[in-house]
Amino acid sequence: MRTLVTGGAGFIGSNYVHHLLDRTDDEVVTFDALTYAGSRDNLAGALADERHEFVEGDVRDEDLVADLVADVDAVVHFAAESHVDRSIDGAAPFVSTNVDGTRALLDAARETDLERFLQVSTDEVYGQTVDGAFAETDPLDPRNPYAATKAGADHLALSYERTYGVPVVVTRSSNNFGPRQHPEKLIPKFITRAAAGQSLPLYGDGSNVREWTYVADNCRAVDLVLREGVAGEVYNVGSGEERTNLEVTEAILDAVGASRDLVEFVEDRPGHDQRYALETEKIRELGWAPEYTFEDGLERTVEHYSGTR
Ligand code: NAD
Ligand code: TDX
Repeated sequence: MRTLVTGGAGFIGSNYVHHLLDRTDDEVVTFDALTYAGSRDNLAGALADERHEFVEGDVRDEDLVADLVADVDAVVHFAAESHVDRSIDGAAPFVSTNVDGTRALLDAARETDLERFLQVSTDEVYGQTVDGAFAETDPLDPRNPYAATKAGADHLALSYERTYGVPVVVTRSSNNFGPRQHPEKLIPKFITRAAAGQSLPLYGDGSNVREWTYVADNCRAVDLVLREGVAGEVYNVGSGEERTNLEVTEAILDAVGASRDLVEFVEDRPGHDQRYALETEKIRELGWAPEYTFEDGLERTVEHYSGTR
């Protein structure tokens, strides 16, 4: 199979490109605009692989996208503006890349006999929940601009399956963590700041809950859905490893060997979702289960950021 990986120079995308090259015989075309969040360094080792090609470009460039999509069997679409705080500062690039960029890829897919279009999405599209967990059939209720654009992209992708027969599958995963995540995100931000003896700005009272999935586990889930998922279906991906942000922060401080005094409670994120949680029976029936506990994943992540892995 020849697979186009959009956003493959970012955090999850680069982990997925390495997964494809290390664990499959696939040919891989990585397509990425190299925004502040993407880097060729994330593809170290992959760039020299003869089964891999890197194309620098924007998913909103319709002519380039049409050429690239026509030349592959599958598209795995990670490219997105991904940081909630930035979307609160200004939603325009989120609407443009996440919604219209996805539309451009889907229109290109309409013109081909693509075998698969995998839309990579997030638990945030369901909105927050105090108890219980979201199933794939639950209505979407995004509560921040980033999540709203991801929900729009999901709806568009699924509508192209129903309207034009584009073979779309969607994965919605919980928070990922692991190597090569941008240090704007909670875990790498707090690891690098704690290691430097800097304060850790915890939003609100630190009681917000996220479900943490190690990135390698999500990459295996994406790959399974790509190959075994049913067109038109959505698959949640979550480890079940729920932690409050304060628990995550204390685990990081312990792993780095830094003082708890570095915790600084700061003004809350506007519209801060209290808790996300997913039901994952559907992907587990396909044969997926997480391999990493939160603690195992955190140990590997701390090693990555301290240069020992
Ligand atoms: P990231 O910000 O680390 O990487 C995004 C990549 O997309 C970057 O390499 C960037 O250069 C590229 N990109 C941005 N705009 C582009 C454009 N217009 N054209 C081409 N490339 C462009 O993001 P991530 O955390 O790796 O997330 C990847 C995907 O997974 C996103 O779709 C995100 O919504 C989804 N997701 C992320 C998480 C998470 O916890 N990180 C959880 C669930 C879902
Ligand atoms: O400095 C911080 N202090 C803090 O308390 C940062 C950056 C975050 N937080 C809190 C906010 C969240 O409750 O930590 C939690 C995690 O924050 P982020 O790392 O920004 O992730 P989140 O907002 O949960 O979104 C992430 O998971 C879902 C990804 O960025 C999204 O792309 C993904 O869809």
